[in-house]
Amino acid sequence: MTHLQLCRDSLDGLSVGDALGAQFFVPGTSVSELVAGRPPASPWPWTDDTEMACSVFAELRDFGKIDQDRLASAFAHRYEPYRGYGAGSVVLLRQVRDGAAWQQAAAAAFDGKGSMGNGAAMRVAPIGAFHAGDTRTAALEAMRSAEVTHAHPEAVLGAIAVAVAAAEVGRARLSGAGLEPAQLLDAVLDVVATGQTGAGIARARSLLGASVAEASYELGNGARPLAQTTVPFTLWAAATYLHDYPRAIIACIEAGGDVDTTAAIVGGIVATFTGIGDHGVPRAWLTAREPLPAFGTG
Ligand code: AR6
Ligand code: MG
Repeated sequence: MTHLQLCRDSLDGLSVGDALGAQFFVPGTSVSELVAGRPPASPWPWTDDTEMACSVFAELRDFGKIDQDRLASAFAHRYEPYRGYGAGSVVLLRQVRDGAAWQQAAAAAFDGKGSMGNGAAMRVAPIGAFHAGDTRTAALEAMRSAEVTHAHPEAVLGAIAVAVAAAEVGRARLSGAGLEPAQLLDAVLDVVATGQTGAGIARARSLLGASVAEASYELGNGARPLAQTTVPFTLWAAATYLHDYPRAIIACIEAGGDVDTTAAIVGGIVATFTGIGDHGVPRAWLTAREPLPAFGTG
């Protein structure tokens, strides 16, 4: 098992979560049908979460690290407007595509506060998988990947938290050692303890053992698609259902809110641990997901 294979598993988990989650915005799609083993009819188109994650993956596959200028350019040139991007991201990616410096575009967003959207967290799990077992590098590379679009500290903290979680579950997979839910959240809290995002993750730890309904009510489900109202619940769900990819995704669907993105984050972390098949990403779900773009394969 190489680090690039872990990264690929993470991308598969992320993109299947994104594409299946997005199906639940189609009227008539039923979670009880999914639980009964009858998923929605394929194909399941992926959204912006996957498009951006594929660019992140391609950086790691081809160069082994995040170069901010190259990543910003890749995001901007591969951006397909109908993939459901956040409003701030639409503006920023167009500006960068038209020649603006990403540093200025990201800093100017939202009246100079920078975006605190969950978009930096939604695409980052493959970075943690690639740096499995190396918390420091996972955190630094996550920060670099976030900054090219999201200048607000909450968005950067959210991305770091998700990448550290993926690096930690990747470490457990490689070593074969067990990983309790509280251990995983403690490892994240060692790195991200500040801001609303850090406070939310601490609250998530105190809610281990609660129901999906209670955890998502207390932590947020991304209905406001911000890092601090998305990442704490996703870490709760990934920690709680680390050994069961389908159950982890179903928890995101049951929680409602920004389902494609919560399922992308959770899927990217959990699949780093489970891989494909067995209790991992079901092969039938992989087949149902729209094929990844060519730049995100290989
Ligand atoms: N102040 C107020 N609202 C904000 C701020 C801020 N500083 N930053 C973000 N928002 P955006 P993303 C709100 O547009 O992070 C897609 O559906 C604002 O309402 O920067 O890439 C994906 O699938 C803004 O539109 O894009 C994800 O679900 C929103 O947060 C999500 O969007 C998202 O921030 C990712 O969005
Ligand atoms: Mg999306």
